[in-house]
Amino acid sequence: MASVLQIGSALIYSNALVKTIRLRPKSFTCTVVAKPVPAGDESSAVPRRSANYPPSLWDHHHLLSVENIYAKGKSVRERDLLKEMVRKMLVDEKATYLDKLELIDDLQKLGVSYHFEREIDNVLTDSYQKNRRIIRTYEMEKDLHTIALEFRLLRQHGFNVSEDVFDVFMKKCGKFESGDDINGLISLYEASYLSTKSDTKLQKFIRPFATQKLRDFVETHSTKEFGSCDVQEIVVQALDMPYYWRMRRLATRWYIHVYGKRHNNNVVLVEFAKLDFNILQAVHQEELKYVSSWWRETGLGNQLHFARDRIVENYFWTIGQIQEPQFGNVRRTMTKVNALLTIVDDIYDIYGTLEELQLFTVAIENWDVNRLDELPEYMRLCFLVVYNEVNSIGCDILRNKHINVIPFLKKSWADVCRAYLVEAKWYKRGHKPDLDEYMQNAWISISAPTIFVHFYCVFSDQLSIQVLETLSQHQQNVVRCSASVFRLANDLVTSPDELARGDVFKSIQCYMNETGASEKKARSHVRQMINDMWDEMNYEKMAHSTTSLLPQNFVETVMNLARMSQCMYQYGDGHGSPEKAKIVDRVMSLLFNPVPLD
Ligand code: 0FV
Ligand code: MN
Ligand code: MN
Ligand code: MN
Ligand code: MN
Repeated sequence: MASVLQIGSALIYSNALVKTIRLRPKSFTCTVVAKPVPAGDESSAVPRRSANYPPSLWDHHHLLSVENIYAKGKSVRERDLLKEMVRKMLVDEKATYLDKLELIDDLQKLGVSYHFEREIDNVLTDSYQKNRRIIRTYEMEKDLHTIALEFRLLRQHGFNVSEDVFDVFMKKCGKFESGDDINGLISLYEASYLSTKSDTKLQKFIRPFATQKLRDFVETHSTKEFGSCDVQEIVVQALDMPYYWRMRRLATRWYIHVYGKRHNNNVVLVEFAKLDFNILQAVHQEELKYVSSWWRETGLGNQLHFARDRIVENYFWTIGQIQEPQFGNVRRTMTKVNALLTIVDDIYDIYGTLEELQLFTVAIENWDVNRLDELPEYMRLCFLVVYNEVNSIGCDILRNKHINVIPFLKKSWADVCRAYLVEAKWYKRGHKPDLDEYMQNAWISISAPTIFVHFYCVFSDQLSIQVLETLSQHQQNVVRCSASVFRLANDLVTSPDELARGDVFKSIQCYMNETGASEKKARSHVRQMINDMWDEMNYEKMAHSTTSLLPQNFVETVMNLARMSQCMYQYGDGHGSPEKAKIVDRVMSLLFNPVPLD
């Protein structure tokens, strides 16, 4: 069996792997409503809900037997040789300005820019300073593609360039002119997603214009007409979701494929990106083996039959937040936090009675292991694992960073449990909040603020008490916005099932109830809220160097959670029903199937 699982460079292996890894069935299925497997001292007479979540698709023993040829030193040595060749391109004096911008864009999209952060920063800082000095006429000489690409790259790196750079393309009558420059239009469309709440043209005017132009392009150029050309594929992909919103690693997997097909591609760059992708995949696989073993040892997946058993998906979320090889410890720790949050959320939303949930909330608030026996039996193991894991994270941080963060960690658990409890009470009492009241609780009950307190503690080398306090007091706007995107994206796909099995009104229903709007209108309102949250995050990011305490790289991981939620919930509930929501294919392509080398 192991030989089948050996991952070679050929894609042929992948199908065998899918079948072997996705081994079913488990010994149980959760299909019974109001008739749970008795668990200890809970009364079997109590009617309980069920979410009918499918069992895990991934087999632990098969996961452990995955071997990867890219884990060997030879691949790393080859990759490092290519890396130095790429570095030379970045500092090449003969390259034009546009060449450099396009190279930076390619490096980012190919997922390898983390090797050249200093060089990239130098090019962009230089460009920003020049831009501030230039006079308007110089702007006229650049084409739409160059201006839009430069604008996006600079804003992505936190430089505050004005949206007015696009004014030269506006006619006097206020209409935008672009001709049929498809590359320029794609770049303009992508740039328009870097809008902030203080921009007036990008979201309201430029984005709809570019979107419509790209739609027209897709309609008038059938794939056949374009033959092997990639432009059609790129436009379709961009319209599906802009690059800026995409989960980074998935965008990389796709771009390696597209860039590799391009006729004028750089062969060194392609080989470098492929090798680096596969090497990093091997690193991720080892981490996945570790968290899968940890999960089995906790016993939670087996004992809490009503809850989601999702260790692979919980790990997958962390790749979306931070993918670079040196952050394995962050990913391992955050996978545990995600897994525990998922289980506790299910206790509150599905299985627990209000009285039991009140007991659990008090136990977490008091952080008192001596009162374990006051909890119903099915809650005890869960409480104890949360208590032990969180203390153990605190212990590691005390040892390595000499700060006691346990008060912050446990407060974040008390906060999320209280928010879960508020929803349970609203449901029980039939309270239907308006959208505002709902969101004030729901951006916390989606668990993101808890995630970020833990994330910051593990991720940051130099912990700031001031940052911890603002995170803990829910005062970081960028966290609130990212959490809101997570909440709204989740509601768009999970609320029909949640309401059907019995749950509080979610954002869509709150808005419908409050305004009398149709479901269609409510959904489009929620999507507009997601757009506005992005504008606010972009604003925060650019105000960063002067107004915020948060390190820039931490802000990026905060925004990555918004990206990851848009990925997990793009086609359905990727966390609850990963197969139906096409997440299994995404997991396979990032965690198990290597990119074929030429
Ligand atoms: C979302 O599911 C979910 F799984 C959460 C909030 C917990 C874990 C978070 C990560 C793995 C990142 P669900 O739709 O049940 O969430 P709500 O809040 O709607 O109950
Ligand atoms: Mn839930
Ligand atoms: Mn919930
Ligand atoms: Mn939900
Ligand atoms: Mn900031």
